[in-house]
This record gives sequence, structure tokens and C-alpha cells, in this order.
Amino acid sequence: MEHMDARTAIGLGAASGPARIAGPGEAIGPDEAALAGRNHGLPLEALRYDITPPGLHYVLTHYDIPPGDSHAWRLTVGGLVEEPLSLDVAALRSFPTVTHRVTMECAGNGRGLLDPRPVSQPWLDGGVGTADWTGVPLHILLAVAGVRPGAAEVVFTGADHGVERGVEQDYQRSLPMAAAMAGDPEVLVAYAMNGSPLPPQHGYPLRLIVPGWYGMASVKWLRAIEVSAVPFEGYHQASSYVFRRSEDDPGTPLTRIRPRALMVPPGFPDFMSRTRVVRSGPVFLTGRAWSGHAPVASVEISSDDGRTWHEADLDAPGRHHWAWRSWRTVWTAAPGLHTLGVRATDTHGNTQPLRPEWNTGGYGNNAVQRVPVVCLDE
Ligand SMILES: Nc1nc2c(c(=O)[nH]1)N[C@H]1C(S)=C(S)[C@@H](COP(=O)(O)O)O[C@H]1N2
Ligand SMILES: [Mo]
Repeated sequence: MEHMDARTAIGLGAASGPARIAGPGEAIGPDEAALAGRNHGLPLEALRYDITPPGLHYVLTHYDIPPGDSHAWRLTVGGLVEEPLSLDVAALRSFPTVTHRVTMECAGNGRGLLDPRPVSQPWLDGGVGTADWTGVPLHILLAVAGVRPGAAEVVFTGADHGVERGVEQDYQRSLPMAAAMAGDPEVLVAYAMNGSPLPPQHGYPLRLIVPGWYGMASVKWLRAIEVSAVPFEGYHQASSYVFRRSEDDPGTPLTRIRPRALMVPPGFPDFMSRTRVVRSGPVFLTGRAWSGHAPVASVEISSDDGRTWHEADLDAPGRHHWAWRSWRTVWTAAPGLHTLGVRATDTHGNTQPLRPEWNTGGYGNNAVQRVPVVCLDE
């Protein structure tokens, strides 16, 4: 291939807009299957654990998992600061540390259920997980470096690198100063997940954790923190992760996680369709509910595809504001075919729609989960 054609093959230099939209009835192709294999979801039966066991937490990595040598790793804090820092992992761990239990969800969770489907990681509903993250509060590092007047944002850079929609780039995101300094609970530079060093796929040796925000804000393989006087306009900030109803909609950046409830699929599955099979009589239903806006206020269950609802029992709020809570109820199953649904509402009145809000990137689809169940008569 001649030089110009080679660049064109990956669209390099011809920055393009939002994701391609699949044609009517277009099946998932090898490109999406490759992404889905690399970026796995939470098997929904793992909703039963308070903390998602290692390997069952969802993973979303845009490019490659970079090599991470915790001895050679440096995290720099620079830009608009009095005293730039360059910390190795041991130096970072010498600061005061905290542990926060946080439910993280990919902003694209539910994308694969949209019709038509934006072509990208085709999540159904498993792009979520909960972990105990241990690290140094970001505001401590910023205080040590000394933020200078005029600071507007903090930009975070990961060590991974790739091409996306024609732009060669590092994975980078920013937070407004107020969000970066927030203290309830704090944004963390984390070095441990569930009490062990971060696994490679979750950011080893260091990552950001932004409680309550969709996952894209929690930059993995964190190597640089830069205080900036101007808003960051990088690809993952300004082009991607923006909720747009059409290509010419300026859109709204994705920030906090919309409310969602999911159930541990009841009974047992049919291998291919995943339809659930239960026997008639009382069926115990349980699952988790979360929102990044405000605590969950209620969880409701429907067994008639969203026509009628009744309230489930919800765990008392714990001390972890941004971690999922468990809920439970009993459903009396009668022989036949049913569609179960579950929806969460938070104390700000945010709730889940029955049908998704379509948008070009396939973000924030928190439509009610639909669980087809066959009830056998014996
Ligand atoms: N450096 C880097 N950080 C990243 C990403 C990435 O591709 N590179 N993906 C982001 C996205 S879109 C999500 S949803 C979360 C996923 O975190 P997890 O894989 O630990 O679940 O990481 C975020 N941080
Ligand atoms: Mo994501």
C-alpha cells in the first residue's frame, strides 16, 4: 500500500464525527465482536457480591493495556502549580490514603440495545462493577503541588496510546477544578483494588477514581496530572462522551451516572437465548441499584413488561454513598411467559425510562432491564 493509502486505511488525519450507526437489521460484525471479547461485562449473577470479585468487574480499554513497571513508573503533577511533582509509586503511597467503595459504570452500557445501534463496544447491560479502591485523595496531591490562581481544570493522561476516529492520541480526560477537589467522597489516585495491587486491565500501577461519574472519567495507567487555565478539548472530552441526539447537536458532556437497577437473573438460563427458566410458585428476586446523582430512594419490580410496578425492599443506605445497594422481593410465578423489569429512582427524582433515549454515541442508556422468563408448571 502506498503511503497516503496506508494512513487512509485507519482514517488518520481525517478526524470524523460520532460513531457509525449500524444499518437497519445490521448484525454485530467482527469489529464489534473483537471489542466485546476484549471488554467484557459483569456476568449478572455476580451482582450478588457486595464487592465484585477480581476478574468479574467489567473492563473497558480503548487501546492496549500498557506495560506497567511499578518501580520505573512516575506520576507527574504539573501545569499551573507552584511546585511540580514527580512521584514514584512508593512516594505516592507515603501520603495519607483512604479506601472508597465505588460502583463504576461505562457510559456506553446499554449501547448494544439501541435501535439503530451506534457501532462501538456493544454493551448489553453488564458494563458495571463495584470495588474498594485505595489511594491518595487528589486534593492532597494538588495541595502539595500548590494550585496557582487561574486554574480551571485538571487534565489526566494515561500511558495508553492509539488512534480513534482519525486522531492519534493518549487516553486523556479532564475534570473541572471543583470536581477534582470534591470531598464527598474524594477523587482518588488509586493503587489498590479490593486490597490488592491494581490488576493490569484496571490500570496497574495507578489510576484515577472519580466516585459517582461514568467510568470514562477514571483514567487508568495514570502518568500525568496537569492543572490548566483553559478547558481541555481533547478527543475523549470534546468529541467522545457527549450526549448528542443528532450529528449537529452540540450536545451535553456525560458526567454522573444515571440511576439503574439490575437483577440477578432468576432460575436457570437457556444457553443461547439466555431466557430464564423458573418453576411456578414463589421466586426470590434480588439485585443492585445505584445512581451517581443522589442516593437511591426506591426500587420497583414489574412482572408484566412495565405495565404495573410494586416496590421491592431496599437495603438501608450504608456509609458508601456511591456504591450500589442491594434490593430484594418475592414474585409468585404462574406458568407461562413473563417479562420481568426493575427500575430505580433516586432522591433527586431521577428514574429510568421504559424506552432508551437514542443518541449518536449510544451513551447513558438506563432504560429498564427486561428479563424474559419461562415459568414451567412443575
Ligand atoms: N487510560 C485509560 N483510562 C480509561 C480507559 C482507557 O481506555 N484508557 N477507559 C475508560 C472507560 S471508557 C471506562 S468505562 C473505565 C473502565 O474501567 P475498568 O476497565 O477498570 O472497569 O476506564 C476508563 N479509563
Ligand atoms: Mo466507558
